[in-house]
Amino acid sequence: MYQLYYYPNNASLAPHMLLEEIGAPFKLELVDRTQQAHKSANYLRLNPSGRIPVLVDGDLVIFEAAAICLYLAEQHPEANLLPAIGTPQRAHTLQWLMYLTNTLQTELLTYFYPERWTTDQAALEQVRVKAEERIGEMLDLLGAQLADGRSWFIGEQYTLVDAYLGMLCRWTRNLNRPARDLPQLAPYLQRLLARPAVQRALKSEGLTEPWV
Ligand SMILES: N[C@@H](CCC(=O)N[C@@H](CS)C(=O)NCC(=O)O)C(=O)O
Repeated sequence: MYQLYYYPNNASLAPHMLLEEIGAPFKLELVDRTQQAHKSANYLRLNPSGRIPVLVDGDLVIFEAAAICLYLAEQHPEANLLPAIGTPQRAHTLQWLMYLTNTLQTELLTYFYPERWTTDQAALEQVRVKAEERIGEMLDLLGAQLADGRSWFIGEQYTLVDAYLGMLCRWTRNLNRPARDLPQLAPYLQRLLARPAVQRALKSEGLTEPWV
């Protein structure tokens, strides 16, 4: 049985949504960030970077949320979360997953933890303001991909990119210009939230509305 090391609303949420989507048995293992459990010796043995999430599948241990999403999708081709190898859809799925994990997610971390980017207390707010501006540009770019009326980010098929984007859009919910207020992202996020698997993941992490 899969074990997903998680903390509510952390980067574990996208893999969690996919596990619900797939329907394979899994167990959630809480990593209590309030107790610094992600920096404990036991956890560092699973993920030496001390970050959440980790997926354990028998003897296999994987960290990095995007890698976990890819692994789960590959293990369960019947769930159709990753288009076939060699197709343009596969290339675009990988393209957007990379964009999300190393561009938007990174910028969100700058916004939430500006103290990691400067030792100057007076500069904290400026770092945050610039990060928020850049997040806004990224959300606009993402929204523009949906302008042709497609149901999901890659096309008509729900993929792992949708779970990942949904997680990151949720993280913007308290920004001045959250994803849910953008014209193309708003209906897309409602479609995402209507999925029973997404609802199960959000609820079982104890998250409350508004979900995005
Ligand atoms: N690139 C990593 C980032 C994971 C990450 O930063 N997780 C956060 C929680 S959302 C964390 O564990 N932060 C603790 C820390 O940075 O010390 C991934 O996507 O898995």
